[in-house]
Amino acid sequence: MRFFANPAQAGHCPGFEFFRGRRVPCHETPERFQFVAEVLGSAGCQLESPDLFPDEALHAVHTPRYLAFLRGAWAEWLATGNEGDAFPAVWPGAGMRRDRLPENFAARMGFFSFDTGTPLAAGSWEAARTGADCALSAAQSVLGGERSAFVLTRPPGHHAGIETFGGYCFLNNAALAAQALREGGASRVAILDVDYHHGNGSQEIFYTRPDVFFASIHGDPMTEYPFYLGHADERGEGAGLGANLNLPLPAGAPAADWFSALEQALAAIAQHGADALVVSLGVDAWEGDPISSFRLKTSDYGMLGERLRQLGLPAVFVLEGGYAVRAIGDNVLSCLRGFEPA
Ligand code: SP5
Ligand code: ZN
Repeated sequence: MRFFANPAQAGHCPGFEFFRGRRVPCHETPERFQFVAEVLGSAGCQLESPDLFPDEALHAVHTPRYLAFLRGAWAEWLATGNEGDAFPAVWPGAGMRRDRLPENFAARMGFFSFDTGTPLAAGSWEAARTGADCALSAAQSVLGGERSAFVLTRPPGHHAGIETFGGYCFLNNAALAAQALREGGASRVAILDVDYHHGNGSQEIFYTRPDVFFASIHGDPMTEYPFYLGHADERGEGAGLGANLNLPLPAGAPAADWFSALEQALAAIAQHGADALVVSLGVDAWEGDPISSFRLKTSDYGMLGERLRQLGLPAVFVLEGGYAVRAIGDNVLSCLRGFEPA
């Protein structure tokens, strides 16, 4: 297994996020990366820097105008007289137009986002963009014959849509890996998203495509973030009908229910006939996570890894959420070791 670690992650270090109109400390911090890196390092894993890929490698997943916005957003935020972390404050709500991209910076920031929990700081673009390089490097190594690869990066990616940031995410690393696997020869790819929160961005990106199956186990959007996507009746559209599987569980669901949902997801993935697997490995379904309420134990992540190994597919694992900083590394290592024992 190879490990691609994002050397630019620490540059994404906003000071606070908004929660119900109040400033609260960020949950998604550079410390998260450090704890995972330490645990992997102590276990003897060699962390590598990514290869660099051109922006064109991102265009099948995100629009060029969205990428251009993100690239220039920090400078524009400063140029329009602001200081500190950049946040959106106005959005095109239901009934308003999305077919015109405004010129005004604040209006564009809202156009391309969906929450106030995702601050953009000085190094956010560089961190997200280098994370994309890590995801693409991992996909290339698996295409080159490696059984598996892990993408150690932040900010995470699975909430980022075709042209929206939110949920701490800017670029969809898992989607980029899946697309690269497709372009590199895998005729079908499956994404399994085990983060506590529904991977709305990944779902949106592949919703009309039959070649990338998306399955997600997550907190029921009736009560859990991101609320506006992730219901069981979202099954894909057009040619993609049947290639999307949402398995929402009530907040507080016990591990046994989580593993029943996993069996359903694995059966569907096997049925779809994928040649390669991408795992959106958020570890916020862990019992001690401060913003989530599933009950997985560290040993359960080992069982998850073992069950995934039994699919017999090469796999790219991508770090998503997980906010109990001291446990993230143990949970990630437990899963990766279950998949590929040292
Ligand atoms: C990748 C990922 O896991 N994104 C999750 C984004 C969740 N954003 C909403 C978080 C709400 C946090 N609640 C703070 C409670 C403070 N008392
Ligand atoms: Zn999450």
